[in-house]
Amino acid sequence: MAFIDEIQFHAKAGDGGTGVVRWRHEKGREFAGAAGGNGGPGGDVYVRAVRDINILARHKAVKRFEARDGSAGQNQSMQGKGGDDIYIELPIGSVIKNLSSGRVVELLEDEQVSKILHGGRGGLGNEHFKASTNVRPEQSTSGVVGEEADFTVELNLIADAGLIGLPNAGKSSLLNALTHAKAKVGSYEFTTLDPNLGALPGGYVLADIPGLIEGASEGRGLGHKFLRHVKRTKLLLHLVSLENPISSIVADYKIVRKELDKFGEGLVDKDEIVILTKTDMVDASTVKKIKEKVAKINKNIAVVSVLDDSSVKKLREYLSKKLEK
Ligand SMILES: Nc1nc2c(ncn2[C@@H]2O[C@H](COP(=O)(O)OP(=O)(O)O)[C@@H](O)[C@H]2O)c(=O)[nH]1
Ligand SMILES: [Mg+2]
Repeated sequence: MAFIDEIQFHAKAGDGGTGVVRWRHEKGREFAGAAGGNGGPGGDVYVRAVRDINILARHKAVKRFEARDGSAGQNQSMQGKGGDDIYIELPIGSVIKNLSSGRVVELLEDEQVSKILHGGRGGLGNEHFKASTNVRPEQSTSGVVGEEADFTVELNLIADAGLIGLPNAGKSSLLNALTHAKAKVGSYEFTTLDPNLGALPGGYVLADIPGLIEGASEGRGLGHKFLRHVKRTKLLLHLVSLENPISSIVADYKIVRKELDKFGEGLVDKDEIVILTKTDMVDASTVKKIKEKVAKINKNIAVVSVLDDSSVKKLREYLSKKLEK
């Protein structure tokens, strides 16, 4: 299933219930007094943030969300029942735009709730119109129509960490190994055309972002659309493959740093952990040598091979700890 980061929908708040004309019936007096209740208010439409990056895909088929209408007023001056509100669940990081009013709401935190459409007020029953000059009011009003609009939702995914590196560095493989993601893996370049996402224990989102480096060589046209997924990432995981000749490892690292700089948006200033990948392809003394070389540039280094479960487990724990801070 492709990752969905944009949807559109139509939503409508409930209409207010109508106010009614009713009379109190007392013994011996047919129309003892006005007793028509007001209509109940229509339900409101809310959005609510959830920690679930796949929920937009599930909403994709739903074109319309509707809150319930209020009920009509009742006799004995009773107000009609209010219509139930609805809550549309959207992933944290959703930007919701009302296309009629232009109003924008952003969901930044888990469980955050925001009202996007107001239900209509209930109409007035005849009891409301009772006055010394109007003792037998025949008036009532109908309820106000609930607000209605088209919306777009764009996900500015708040990934906690972004995986970056040259093509073939092992980003998608590592994402799959660390999380339950199912990113495509290939030994050819540019396998990743959608952002792949996975969650570490605790719900920290890792994003394997295409276009950041893989598309960076001008003209691939992926750059900015996907870049928005890492704008707010706290941490970059910079993967460098040990498959390449030792002599080129630092150079590989620097190519990516330069691309980050070119992209701007503060990416070079983010915290970075260098992850040396595919350690199974070289011997232990080589790993040590490369670690020392890289440590002169960045002291936060981890090593991993997706073929070695214990190295994956160690890395997972290390990253969870880093992200908790
Ligand atoms: N031997 C070995 N191969 C790996 C490892 N990680 C990834 N690969 C292989 O390297 C190639 C590129 O991996 P991929 O995850 O698609 O890299 P990406 O382009 O950075 O996403 C694939 O053929 C993977 O099977 C590893 O730890 N050890
Ligand atoms: Mg990939």
